Amino acid sequence: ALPPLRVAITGGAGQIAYSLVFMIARGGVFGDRAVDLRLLDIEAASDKLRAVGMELQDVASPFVLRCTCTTDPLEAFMDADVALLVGARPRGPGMLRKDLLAANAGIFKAQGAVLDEVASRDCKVVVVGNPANTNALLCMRSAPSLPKRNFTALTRLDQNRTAGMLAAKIGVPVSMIRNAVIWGNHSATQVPMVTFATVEEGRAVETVAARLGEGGERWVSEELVPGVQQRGKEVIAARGASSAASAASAICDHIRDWVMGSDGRVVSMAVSSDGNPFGVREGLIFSFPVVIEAGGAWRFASGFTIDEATRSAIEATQSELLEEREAALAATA
Ligand code: NAX
Repeated sequence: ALPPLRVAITGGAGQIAYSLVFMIARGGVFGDRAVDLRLLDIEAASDKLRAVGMELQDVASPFVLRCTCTTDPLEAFMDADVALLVGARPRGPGMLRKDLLAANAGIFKAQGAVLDEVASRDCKVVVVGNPANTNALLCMRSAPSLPKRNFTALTRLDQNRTAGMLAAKIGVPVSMIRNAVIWGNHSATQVPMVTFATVEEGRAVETVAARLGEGGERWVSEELVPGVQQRGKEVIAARGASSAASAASAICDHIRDWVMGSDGRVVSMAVSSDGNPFGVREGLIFSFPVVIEAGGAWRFASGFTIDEATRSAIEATQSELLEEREAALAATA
């Protein structure tokens, strides 16, 4: 059997981790491989973190070989094969967006430096804490000895939201929806694109456009796209707290496909834009359609030509990322 994977999860005492840790413990996310979990949080949350450790022990999972709860990033990231960076500074009352960006840039820059020093040389990093793309960029930039390709940010939740809304509208199981993808930033400027989306039933493949029929294009631009962009807010308004279980599930999808391959499917991940064939500026962490080989090597998906309307939306999300980058770099210089 393969040795256990060392998996670090930050924000271990937070609400996403409270779902994520137990989803991993059920097995399957890493095939039948066991995990050596390291849960990291800050001192102020250490009691709550300890409770997560107790509950995890009480799950008695055969997939969890060990679980360490710690407030020391060095201990959490030592030889880590996977780092799920969920913990972030939340927006406090009256806090400006720019101060939030600066606080998080500091956190992710520091964590990148620790990963650079002690993580496995092939550590796969998934940034979830917001602003996720820019945090991932700062993390990547302070870990120059790790491959750039190993730094990603989560946009799988946005992709899953898009597929879910399409499936509900068309009236098919969501598993039949393929090639619905997300471009750009994990923010309200993100660009959900269903131009190449299909409904696949066995060997029968139909375009989503054909299934939506007349008025479909209008529904996509007036309902679907803003619906996906605002879904997080809609959940907060109804629940009084932000999406947690769906986010945890999307993290499992993202890392499962990255470690085990996406089985020929196109999936959305925010990755380094260097060398992308879509005309997006280099030096960003940007969500693209990608395909992932079984060994974990991802490549940009082919066939996703960009029409004019999508191009201008992509330019807007790119501008936002360039601004975020500038502010984050200035704040941490
Ligand atoms: P919570 O506030 O419940 O938990 C965050 C945890 O992180 C807290 O326990 C906190 O103490 C810890 N933390 C803060 N600074 C830390 C540090 N330096 N090292 C380690 N731990 C630290 O938030 P939760 O609902 O779990 O969400 C976590 C993050 O995910 C937020 O930034 C949120 O905005 C972001 N999200 C990103 C999504 C995405 O698709 N990319 C979707 C879901 C979610 O909104």
